[in-house]
Parts: sequence; C-alpha cells; structure tokens
Amino acid sequence: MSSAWWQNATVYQIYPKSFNDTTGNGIGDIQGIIEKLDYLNTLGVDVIWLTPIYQSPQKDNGYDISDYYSIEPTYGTMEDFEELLAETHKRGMKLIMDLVINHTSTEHEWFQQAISSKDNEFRDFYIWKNPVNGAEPNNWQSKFGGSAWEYDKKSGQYYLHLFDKTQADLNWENKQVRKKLYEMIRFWAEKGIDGFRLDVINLISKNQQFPSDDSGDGRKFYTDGPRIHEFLHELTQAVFKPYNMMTVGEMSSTNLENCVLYTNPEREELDMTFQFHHLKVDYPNGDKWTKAPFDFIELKKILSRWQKGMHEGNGWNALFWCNHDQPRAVSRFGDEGEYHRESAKMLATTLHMMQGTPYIYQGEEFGMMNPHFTSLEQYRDVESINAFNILKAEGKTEQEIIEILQQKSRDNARTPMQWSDEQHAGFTSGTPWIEVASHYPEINAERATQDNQSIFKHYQRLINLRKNYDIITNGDFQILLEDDPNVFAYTRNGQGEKLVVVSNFYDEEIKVNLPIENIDQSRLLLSNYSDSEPLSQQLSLRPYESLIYYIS
Ligand code: TEU
Repeated sequence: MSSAWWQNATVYQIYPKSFNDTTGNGIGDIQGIIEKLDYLNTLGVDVIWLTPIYQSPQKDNGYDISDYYSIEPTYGTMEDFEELLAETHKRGMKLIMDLVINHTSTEHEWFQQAISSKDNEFRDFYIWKNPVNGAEPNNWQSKFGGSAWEYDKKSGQYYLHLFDKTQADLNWENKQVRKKLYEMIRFWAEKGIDGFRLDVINLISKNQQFPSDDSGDGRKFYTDGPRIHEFLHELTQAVFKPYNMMTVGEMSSTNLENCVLYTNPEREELDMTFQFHHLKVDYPNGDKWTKAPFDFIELKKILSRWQKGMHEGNGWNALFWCNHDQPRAVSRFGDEGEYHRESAKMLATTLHMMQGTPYIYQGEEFGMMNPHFTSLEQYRDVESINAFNILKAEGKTEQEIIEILQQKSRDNARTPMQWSDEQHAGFTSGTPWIEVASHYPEINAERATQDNQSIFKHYQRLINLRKNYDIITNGDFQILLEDDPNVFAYTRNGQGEKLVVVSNFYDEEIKVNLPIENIDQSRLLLSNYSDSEPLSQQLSLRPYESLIYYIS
C-alpha cells in the first residue's frame, strides 16, 4: 500500500523559547536551534515543528501574533530563520511552522485599525457585537477563564476572544480576511518551508447567530463550526496543495467523525489532526483544574476508538503524549522514581507502534519531568495565572492551587531543555526566563546520548522500526485485554504479518493471557528491559515492561 511521506515520518516539536539560548538573555533563539540540528538528526526525526517565532508581545508566548511577516527579534532575524531552514534541509530533515490564524494579537496592525473606529476598513476583520441588556453579547467563556468578550469603551461594542483578551478572534466570514491570510501563508511557502501546524483551526467558523449557551461555555457554537470544512478545503486549494505542504490541524474539543472528514485525503482538507480526548482522562467531569489520577481504562478505550475509527475512515492521526500545553508525559502517565526509565520507554513504545504520525515534544526523548514548582512566582503561563486567580476567588487555598498547578499547568512542559548537568542545564549562560527543573543533573541530553540503554536510544530504535516495518504505517489496530486494569495490549495486522504490543502501565509484576496464534513464528523486536522473554500466551510482565513482537 502506498503511503504519503509523512505517514512513516516522526516529528519533533520545538518550543523555541525554552530550547537553547545562544545570546545569554535567558530565552531560546533560532541560532540555538541551529546548534542542535545534529542532535535531532542523530535522534532520527524527519520533521521539525517550530511553535510560533513571529513578532509577538508574548502574552501567550507567541500565539498572539502582531506581525505574521517578521521574526520576533528575541528569537533572531529573518536571515537566522533562512539559515535554520537551509541547515535543516541540508541534513535531510523538513521544517513546519505554526500557523495561528484563528486570532491575532490586539497589537496587530489590523486590530489597531479595527478598534480605531467602527467604520474603519479593518473593523470587520474581527468579531464585534453590541451589548445585550447592557452586558456581554452572550455567555461564551474564554478557554483561559472569564468571558470571551472584551468591552471597547470607544465604540461601545465588545470583541470576541476565545483565548486571552489580547488575542482577538478573526472573522473568517470576511473574504478579505481569508485573502490576506492566504497571501501570508504563500509568503512562508515561497521560503521553502515544508508545511504547517494549524493552531485551533477547528474554531474559525462561528455560528453567526452567536447564541448564548444554556448548557455550556459556548464551545458548541464555534467548535467544528458550520463552514469549517468549506474553509479548510478552500485554504488547501489556495495554498497547501499548490505548495505540496504537510498540514496538521490542532482540533480543540473535536470529535472522531469530524477528524475523519478533516483528514480523509479525498476531501483535500488537512493531512492529519491532533485531538485531545486521551489527554483529558485526568479531568474529572471535564474539569482540568482538579488534581486527579488518570483513568487507565478510559485512556485505552479512547486510543483504541480513535485508532479503529480513523483507520476505517481512511483518516490520519497525529500521535502524541505531550506538547507545550500539556504536563510531561512520564510525570502524568509513568513513574518519576524507580521506574522512570522503564515507564518513559513504555509510553514511547505504546504510542509509536500505533497508526499515525508520532510527535516527540522536546525533552520527552530523554524523559524530562514536571518541575514541581512550589510558588506562584515560578509560573509564567497566562492560563496558569488566570486559573490561580479564578480558583482563589472560588475559595481554594494557595497550597491547594499550587498542587493543582504542579499537576496540570502548561508551564510543566515549558521549563528549559536539559542539555547537560552544567548550570541552568546548559540552556543559557544567563538567567532563564523560567526556572530549570531541579532534576536536570541526572536527566539531560548529554547523559542520554552516551548511554546505550537510555530513553533517547529507545526513541531512536522506535523511529527506526517505523521506517523498516510497513505494518506500523498501514496495519489495522485491534485492542487486546480491553478491561485489564494494568495492561495496554494491541495488535497491528497486515498481509500475513502481525505486530503484538504489550505494555504494563504500572509498577506491579503481573501475568496476562494473550489470545495470540502462530506464536512459534514470533520474534521480539524491542523491549524496555534487556532480558525479556519470547512471546507466549502466558506472559509475565515486570513493572512498566513493554514489548513489541513481530509475527510473520
Ligand atoms: O492551544 C489551544 C488549546 O486547546 C489549549 O491551549 C487548551 O485550550 C488550553 O491548554 C486549555 O486547556 C493552542 C496553542 O497550542 C496554545 O499554546 C495557545 O495558548 C492557544 O491555542 C491559543 O492560541
């Protein structure tokens, strides 16, 4: 079966602000990325995804863009970017950029024009509504807390912001907006980049009645909205297809049915999608800001459902445990203590053997963990600080809130990359914009690349397996032991071949019965222990033991 190049590729996500600082200002920069390209090439990744490096006031670390056509000076110059692109390509890797086109910063020229007067030509680039009964136009809530509407005294109107009030939503109903955005995307495509990650792209089409939501926060009136498929198809015809771009859509609060439609190649919308259902299994009643263990059975059910549903629908998953908005995977689903290494490798195996394109978030490849900050002063994220204020107003103590932030804050994934055991983990010679996690002397890239049994080496082996076993790209997915409380087991099935993946998600030794035939034709492809058994129907698994068997 023929596959698109990105269907057996592995992507590495870089959060530039925290990746590598070469100027000593405590903030990562583009030259710092160039310095580490050989490291990424050694890991074996095919694509680099850069989170936004465009000019921005940094209220949301670059997801608030004030000029799409220039590089944020803190990160470097356009020449630095062009050097990065050339050096990436020279090493046979590709580079995709982050595209934030649901909203702009309120410091963007378009918004500055729009807010200057009601009859400005750019007014309709954004979503303005009159008050209703002297208050907000409806009860929609921002995803960062509070109302999704900000009042502009000058015009007596409100503007919509699904995120921070400094991130004003663009009006995609306006053809001029779409025209200007397509021109901008062509500008970057002409530079030779290889694709885009599209930020909250399934929120761009709003219900034009803007009704209040009598049963929720309003997301049902703008998520996977009325014209979303039309807009995505138009966008792809206008830019992505002519430039042969790889595209991955970040789909906030979406569903399987829509993601099949977004990624079925016959529809020419997007190549693949991120969905977050598997990363809400520690959100009791959907509430992120409550400390809770993850629901393992629910995790398996969700991943299995999406694997089968996207395979049957000819869609394509972006596979990930972590990104710049999520806590560190090994802290969330694995072990930070005795079985840190085994559990990090187990998580990697479990994800990378699934159908889809795997994404590695910077530092995941050697097991970076949450920093466990103990005071609000250590947090930087606008969402975390908003959450602190809301939870405090609800009566929670500071200690209770800090414990919630320790588990759930997006800052967990934004601490500086741990390159070595030098000061500030080798990230900067200055003072880092956010503190380095205290575990860096033991957990860092330098140590990992020199240890043949490290997590880093396990990721290398997984990436290599994907290139050598077509069944990983094209095989179907069958869950095993669906209700087992400890083990995530599944098979991938192709023409006369099978992959058996078995992972113990906990620190107890357990025995499982595996309903597998032709065991005598099996061989162990990869384990996170150095002395694992051959495949048998009665398998005993050590703490976090994770095995890949191949049967042909
Ligand atoms: O994230 C959108 C998103 O769904 C998450 O921010 C989530 O809503 C939030 O963490 C609440 O749990 C994208 C970017 O990845 C994120 O960094 C930006 O802050 C956001 O969009 C706005 O651009």
